[in-house]
Formats: sequence, structure tokens, C-alpha cells
Amino acid sequence: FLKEPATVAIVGCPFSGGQGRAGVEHGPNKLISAGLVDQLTSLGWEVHYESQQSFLDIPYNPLPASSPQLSADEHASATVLKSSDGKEDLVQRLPDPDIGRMKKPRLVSAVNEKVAHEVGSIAKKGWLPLTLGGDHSLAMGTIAGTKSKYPDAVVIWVDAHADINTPETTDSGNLHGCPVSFLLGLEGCDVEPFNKWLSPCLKPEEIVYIGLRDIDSGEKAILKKHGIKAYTMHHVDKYGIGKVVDMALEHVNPDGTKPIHLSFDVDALDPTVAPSTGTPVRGGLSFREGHYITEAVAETGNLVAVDIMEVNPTLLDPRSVEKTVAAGCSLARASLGETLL
Ligand code: 4U7
Ligand code: MN
Ligand code: MN
Ligand code: MN
Repeated sequence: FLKEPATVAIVGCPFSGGQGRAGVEHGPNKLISAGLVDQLTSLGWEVHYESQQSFLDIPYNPLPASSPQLSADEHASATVLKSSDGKEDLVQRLPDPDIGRMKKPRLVSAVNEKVAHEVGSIAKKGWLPLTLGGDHSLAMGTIAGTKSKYPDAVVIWVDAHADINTPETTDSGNLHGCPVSFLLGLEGCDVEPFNKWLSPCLKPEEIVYIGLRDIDSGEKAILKKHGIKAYTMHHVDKYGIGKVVDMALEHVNPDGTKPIHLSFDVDALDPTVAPSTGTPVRGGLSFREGHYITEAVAETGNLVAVDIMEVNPTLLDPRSVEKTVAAGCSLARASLGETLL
């Protein structure tokens, strides 16, 4: 089965700035501690993992949790010590007030610009970037990175949510609900600071959704207006996951020749399967349905990038965390061919 690329580079993104619940920044470390590197090595992949991306050198990044408590104002602008590769530096923390409805726009933008470069340079080596989130705003960067190497890449977006709000339609202001709009360049997305580095790189016919069940009314209008194909849980019930995945692949990749970027939000899974995530929605994919998607994508031989997003190991009880982390690792392995004969 193993076609090129047979080298996977894990990009750990300990980032939570695209949403409001702390803890999702611990997702990558938990997935790694669960043994993901060895697991992927056992599948025959050459695995590169050089600890996590340092986002501390981004001046809008909030202070690490270990830092002394500061008032909100101090927190926004303090000059603090960071330690990276053992060295300590002074970092000026800049305030990051809302822009319109968008929360933490400068931070989310700066982190995603880095992620785009990182994922892009991994892809350009012919390796497969496996990004561990972190919140799903990071897909702005991962997909922009994939597109820089493979301009014709298509996206399979597995999620309870469509993540296609714009800076104008978002009610929450959380940018993890908006990455798809920025990638498509929808109305209202040509805004600073994002437009300094991110230009529209995805066409509406190059993305397909599976697993949706919580779509905002503004998002429904956007999906309709742009004719974006979405297989909701209703379709999974009606046709079964096998047919849904066939139809989804046929939609984005009718000739079976295009590179595929799989962006998997673990909240697509039912909360009984992946409870430790920030925005759970009942009525989700079963363990097998989720895995079936990853296996079918692996089987195409066209997979070039994977995101496993929104694992929040600080939510709920230890058993829930263990389940969610195990599911995340297992989805990553299945994407990289574990269950293919
Ligand atoms: B996730 C939401 F309003 N649509 O915009 C929003 F329901 O990456 C949720 O899929 C977004 O977890 C969820 O805030 C983003 C909300
Ligand atoms: Mn998502
Ligand atoms: Mn989601
Ligand atoms: Mn979520």
C-alpha cells in the first residue's frame, strides 16, 4: 500500500486562540505521549517529530499558564521571559483586541502563517504533514500550506460543524468556526491581518464535508450560495457511511487523481466516542464510521496531508480523555494505512 510519501512529519500545534476554552493546546502533547510516533513507525512510515512548534515568539501569544498571574492589561502588554532551546529572551506582548466580531485575530493570523510555512515546507520535501491540534482555526494554515505544494489538492472536512462562518456571519467571534471561509476567500474575509499572507486558495468544488449536524443559519446560506457539497449525519443515516464516502470522493475527485487533504475535527465523532472536545454535539459518527472515512481516504493512495484537531485533554474525566486521545491516535493510524491489507 505505502505509496510516496512514505515519510510523515508530525506538526504539533499547541494552540487554543481560535476558540474560548483552555486546554485544547495540550492536545498534541497528549497524542504524542500516547505513543503516536512509535505507532506510525510500526506501520512502516519514517516519522519525523521535532517537538512542538514554538509559538511563544509570536508577540500576541498569551502568556504560558505557568507564568505569574497578571491583570488583563498587564497580560496583554507585558514583557516576559520565554525559554526556547534553553535560552531566555525578552518578548514584547502586544494587545490583540477584537476586530469587528473576530476574537484574537492577530494571534490566530500569526500562528496560521507559521503553520502554513511549516506544512508547506514539509509537503515540498515530499513528506506527509500530520498536524495535531489545537483548535481547528489551524486548518487555515495547514490547507494553505498543502495548497502551496499541491495547487489542485482537494479537502475532505470531517466535522460536526461547517467552520464556514465569515467575520460578518460569526456570532461567537471564534475563528475556529471560520477557517473554510478564509481559504475560499468569501465576502468579508479580505481583512487584516489575514490578507497580509493568506490569499484565497480553495474553490467551492474542492471541498466536501462529512458528519455535519450543527450548522449556523448564516453558514447554511453560504453552503447553498456556493453550491458546496455537504454530507450531514442525515445522509450518513440515509445512505450509510460507505455510500457517503463514495459520493464525497466522487464529488471532489472524480478522476481519482487529485491530492487529498483530510481535515478531521474529532467532534465529528459522537461524544460517547470522543467526549473531550470543546464543542461536542450529540448524534455523531460512530467509532467505525469515523475510521471508515480515514481508511477509504488512505485506500485512494492520494492522501497528502492530515489534520487531527480539537482534542482537549483537560475536559471531563480521565476515562473520557483517554477515549478521545485513543480515538485521535487511531484515526491518525488508520489515515496512514493501518488497517489496509
Ligand atoms: B469547530 C460555531 F456557533 N458555528 O462559529 C461558531 F456553533 O472547529 C461553532 O468545528 C464552531 O469545533 C465550531 O462558533 C468550530 C457555533
Ligand atoms: Mn472544526
Ligand atoms: Mn467541530
Ligand atoms: Mn470543536
